[in-house]
Formats: sequence, C-alpha cells, structure tokens
Amino acid sequence: MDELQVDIIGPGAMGLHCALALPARCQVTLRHPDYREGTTEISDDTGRRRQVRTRPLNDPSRIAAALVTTKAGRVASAVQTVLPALDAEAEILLLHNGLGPQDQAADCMSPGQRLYVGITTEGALREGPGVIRHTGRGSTLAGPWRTPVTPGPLIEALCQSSLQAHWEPDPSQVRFAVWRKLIINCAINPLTALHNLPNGGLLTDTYRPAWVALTQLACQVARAEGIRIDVPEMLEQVETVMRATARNYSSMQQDVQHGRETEAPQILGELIRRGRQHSIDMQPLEELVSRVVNSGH
Ligand code: KPL
Repeated sequence: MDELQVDIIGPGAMGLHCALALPARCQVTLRHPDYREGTTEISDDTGRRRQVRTRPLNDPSRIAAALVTTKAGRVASAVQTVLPALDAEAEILLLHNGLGPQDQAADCMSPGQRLYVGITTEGALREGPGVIRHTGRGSTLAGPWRTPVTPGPLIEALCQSSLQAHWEPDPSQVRFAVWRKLIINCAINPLTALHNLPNGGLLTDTYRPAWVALTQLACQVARAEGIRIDVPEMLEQVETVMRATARNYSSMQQDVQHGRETEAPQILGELIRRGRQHSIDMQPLEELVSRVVNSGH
C-alpha cells in the first residue's frame, strides 16, 4: 500500500480523532494558523497514539489530500488559505455540520480537484492539548458534492481507517444525508445548548414538544427545497440519535458552555434563510436562535 500524506485542517477533537483513525501508512500533518513547523504526539483515552507533523495553515508545502475539520464557519476561509498549496488533482473532504460551506468551497476549487463531503455521527471530546476522548462510535459517509467523481487515495484511506467510512457515489444521496444531519442538529443542538442538557435530556415530556416542532419545521424547509424527507421517519431518527448519544453533549452545547463560536449560522441560520425564501414562517426558529446566542453571554 502506498504512503499517503494527509493534511488535517482544523485540529480540534474531530480532527485529532480522524488523525488517530487513519491507517499507519498515512503521514499526518496538522495545520492551524498558530502552529509552527514541527512534530507532536497526539493520543486518546483508548490508548491510540500517533506522531504527526504540525505546520502553519498557510505553509506553502504541497497538499495532495486534506480533511477539513474546522467549524462550519471557518471552512471557506481555511480552504481559501490553502488554495495556493493544493495540487492540481488534490482531494479535499469537508467534515462539518450544517449547510453553506460546501458550495463556498466548491466555488473556489479548480475542475481537476476533488471535493468530497463527509457526514459523521462519531463523537470526540478534547481533553487537553493533543489529547481527546472518543465519546461515541458512529457511522461516516463520504461522497461527491456537485458532480460524480472517482474516489481517490484519501477515500481509500478513510474506508480503511477505524472510522470505516462508507463511499456514497451519488451526489444527490450525499445531499440527502447532509439534510438529514441538518434536521437532527436543528432538533437537538439549540435545545441542549439553551437548557444546558446532554442529548438524552431532551427525551422527557418537558422538551419533546419543542424538538418535535423543530423537526417538523426543518422537514418543511427540506421538502420545499426538493429533499424528499419523510417526517415520521425523521422524528424517529432524531429520537434514535438522542438515545444513542444520551450521555453526550452536543457540539453547540459545548461551544456555548466554552464561549466558542457555534455552528448556529450554518445549521439554524441557513434553515431560516431557505425557509424564508419559500415563505415559510421561521419565527419559532428565529426566536430560538436569539435565545441560544444570548445564553452564551
Ligand atoms: O452532530 C451532533 C452534534 O452534536 O453536533 C449530534 C448528532 C447532535 C450528536 O451530538
């Protein structure tokens, strides 16, 4: 098997989790605006360890394959920054919540370069510098965003990794999966952030009407956008995720608790924007967004 150089842009919990998951034949480099050229060791609570390189985000060394694991709001600028270093046939996989950055990234890449979008339900938490905790085993799907492409060595490595990623060749199925995750995030993330609850905390009768209403609203927007979502099935899916991740805290809850930027604009803001375009009353979601934003201060 050939050696593969993989750059990970956004070395947060998910970025480090991916770095640890990749097969041994991958040489991993973590890129971040504050990093200097060097090496470091990363590890997790299951005993996995790996020596990785570190480089500044704008380092000119060539990039053949990259995973972008920044927050959704940073994806477009991170891709813009590494653009001059991308090989003519580079592969880039985006792994974030929400909608919007996929098109922004696709717009700035060249025709020979391959953009993939990944959706994962894996969970990881940052415990300290270079140290994470693997909080949930989930599934990972990756596929092309706009037009079908032949998967390259990065996808092969991800499928062989401990993430056991699954390749989805059809862009419309990838879009469908992004929407399903978007609806799940819309139902779970803002309520857990606002009420400071783990995901399973929403399973009580107190919160059920709120997440059911959010799921229904998000499904209405999806259907108006031509995504064939089945509402009862989606409600079941949301509840399944809450049960499967009952003790975990959502990414938005963690971001609000730590005073960090959230993915609310790409999850909730994007739903509001698209809902309005279809003349759907998005007021319930607008009110929730402002309460979440204010709860962080
Ligand atoms: O994706 C998630 C997130 O926290 O962002 C869910 C599915 C809600 C799991 O926590």
